[in-house]
Amino acid sequence: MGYKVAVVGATGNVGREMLTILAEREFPIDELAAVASSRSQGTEIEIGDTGKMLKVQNIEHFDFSGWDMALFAAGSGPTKEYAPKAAAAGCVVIDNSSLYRMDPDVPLIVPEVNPDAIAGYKARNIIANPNCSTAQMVVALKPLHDAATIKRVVVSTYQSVSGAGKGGMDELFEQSRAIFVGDPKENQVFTKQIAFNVIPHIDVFLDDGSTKEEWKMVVETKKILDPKIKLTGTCVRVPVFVGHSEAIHIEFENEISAKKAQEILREAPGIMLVDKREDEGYTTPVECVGDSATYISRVREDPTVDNGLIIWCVSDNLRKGAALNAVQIAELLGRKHLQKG
Ligand code: 11C
Repeated sequence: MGYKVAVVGATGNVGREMLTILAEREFPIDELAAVASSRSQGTEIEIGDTGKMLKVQNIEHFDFSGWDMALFAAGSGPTKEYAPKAAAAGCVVIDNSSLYRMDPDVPLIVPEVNPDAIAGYKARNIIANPNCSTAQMVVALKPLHDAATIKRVVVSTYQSVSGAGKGGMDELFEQSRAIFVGDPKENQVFTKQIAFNVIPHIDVFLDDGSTKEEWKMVVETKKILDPKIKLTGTCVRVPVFVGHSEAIHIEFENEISAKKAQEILREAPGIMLVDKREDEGYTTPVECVGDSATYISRVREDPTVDNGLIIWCVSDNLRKGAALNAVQIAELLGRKHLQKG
């Protein structure tokens, strides 16, 4: 016996990936609904590459009563309107937007890091999925924190355009082509030219000069992993289609060697260590597309601080950063709280 699962925002980058991953991981499903805005109503969408098609249903008329779980990848606006309705109808919402992440009554879950916190979902029937750049980073930090207690993290991100949706991917493609043919186009999605460039600006600016993306990495890490960890960072958009990369500088309370860290990371859940200290002995974003792991490379000691390490962390942002983590939350919810059969 399986679940009745709705994917809301099914036609977007993350929604499509959710359908793919539900099929790939053989999530036990009795009935699956693809739900989206009225614009997509009636269009057909394939479940991954199974050849099975789903007719997209209009969110405005969708009745969540009797549905076990709804995976939302619809953005904060539609989530604000429809997630409370779904939750009130008894359907547990697993939301990929930033809307509920910092709500004290909503657990923010990365299954490899804080699975027990999921019990808190009962307060509102809502579980939040973290920002993509946070998700892959906390998967990497957790086993190291357990081993030597992290005091401070400085992170620089190199984030792909798919984090900004399909429009971001289209802009990189069109702009690259336009520059090659000598007919440059105006930016629409990004604030500056993204083709052949990097932009140190993701999400809106805050009063202290940081951006909301940088703020999310701070507060989400504290909520998921440990409120005592100090974190600062610079988030940068790069002309890569899929896959976020991060250079993470970590200071620990206790001594930890690079060799010990490699041993720990090699065994840690969700992590693939690729660290050969030679040409090609590390991972780049194009190699991790479509893969579920968080890849760690370049593990080395930082001689400029006490007990410091530096790591390079790469993951498919549409997977671990979004759709995969949401499906893993659904699996955890099923195992711990909504058993069937
Ligand atoms: C980006 N991290 O790469 C963002 C996308 O809070 O879920 C995800 C935004 C969020 O642009």
